[in-house]
Amino acid sequence: MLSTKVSEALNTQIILEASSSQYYLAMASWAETQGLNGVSSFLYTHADEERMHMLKLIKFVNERGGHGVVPALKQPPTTFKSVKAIFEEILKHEIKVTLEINNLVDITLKEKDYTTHNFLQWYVSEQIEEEALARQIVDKLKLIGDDKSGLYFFDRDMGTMAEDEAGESKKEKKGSK
Ligand code: OFO
Repeated sequence: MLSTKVSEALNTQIILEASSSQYYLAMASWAETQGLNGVSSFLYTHADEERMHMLKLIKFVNERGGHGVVPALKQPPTTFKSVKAIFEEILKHEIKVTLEINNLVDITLKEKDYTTHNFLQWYVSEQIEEEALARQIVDKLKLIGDDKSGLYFFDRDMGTMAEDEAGESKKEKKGSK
């Protein structure tokens, strides 16, 4: 059984994961309107992953006798300055998510809730990957600068990365059945 404190903290995290999904979805849609199909595929996949993070939390809270609340969400931005600005924003956002996950882990320790602590380790590892990936992409975009052909190849690579990620998450879903 979850304590009120842990249950509330997990529900706050549900809001954050849902907002991440919505935010990345808005970025994906904008990128698609700019003809950046690779970037948009990557972001659509990323938005789906965030939704999966939210779902995983909802199911866990419910399994532990709490109630995973599906939150209302704020309208995300509709336009973005550039692809670089998007990925810088993602990196900033993921750093914030990591801090929140760490906070959550801290609460479970204080509450002596070792089951939730164990469950959260998946998120701890996931954040290492997400931050590293965002950082890597921002570095690439810094190298490209204003080079249009560089951006063309970047977009193509992002499309390939999106296909690989989609394949990976299919495998993950199969494995968790
Ligand atoms: Fe859910 O990891 Fe990003 O936000």
